[in-house]
Amino acid sequence: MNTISLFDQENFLAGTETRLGSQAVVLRGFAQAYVADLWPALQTIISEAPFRHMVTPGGQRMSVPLTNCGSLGWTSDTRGYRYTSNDPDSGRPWPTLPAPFMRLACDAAAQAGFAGFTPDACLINRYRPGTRLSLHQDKNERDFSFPIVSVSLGVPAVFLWGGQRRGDRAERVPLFHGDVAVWGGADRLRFHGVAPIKESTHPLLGTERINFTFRRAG
Ligand code: MD3
Ligand code: FE
Repeated sequence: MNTISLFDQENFLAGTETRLGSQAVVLRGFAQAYVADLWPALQTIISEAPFRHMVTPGGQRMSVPLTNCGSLGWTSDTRGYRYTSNDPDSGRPWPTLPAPFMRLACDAAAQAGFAGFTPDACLINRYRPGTRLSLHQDKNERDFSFPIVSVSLGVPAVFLWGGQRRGDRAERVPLFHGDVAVWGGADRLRFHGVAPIKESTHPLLGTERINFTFRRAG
């Protein structure tokens, strides 16, 4: 056991801001007040569009299963990465972006200086101990002038915050339950990833971490 428990770290930071770049910030604990409304809406989404492992264009099964809500959903298969209106597994449109999801994304963007952000896509990633997301850029969106809002729930993760080039040294930034990160402008195309998740337990999510990534994709 750590000297300072995860619970203490999460609550010690709540209400503070961690600046990662000129236009990238982590709003610590910002989502905590929204969780009671997000949670039931998330259960509805995953009953309609369950988490699934997609395949990269190179044919590798992704270790992090995902789903989406919103009018566009991020999709990957051997034909490439793209946004689609329909869930490729069911053929139906992705579940609608629930009002509390939209509220959280708009409020966090405004707090970070991006007033008027209206996402049309929310990618939902599920991490279990040992899973990771290797360094990449988010560049499947039409217009990079919109920010991205990322919400962390459950067990902590070490976020890898790289530079404009793949080889640039990455900073390691811990993300806790309720943290919301907002990235835009000059920081929008920074390389980033998630280090392998360590085994720990969260009261609401058990050993899992769930991340919402809100984007304007279309
Ligand atoms: C920094 N997801 O799905 S979100 C992804 O925790 C993704 O699931 C991670 O990266 C996760 O593409 C990290 C944080 C994030 C999202 C977009 C960014 C960081 C970013 C865009 C530019 C710079
Ligand atoms: Fe990403």
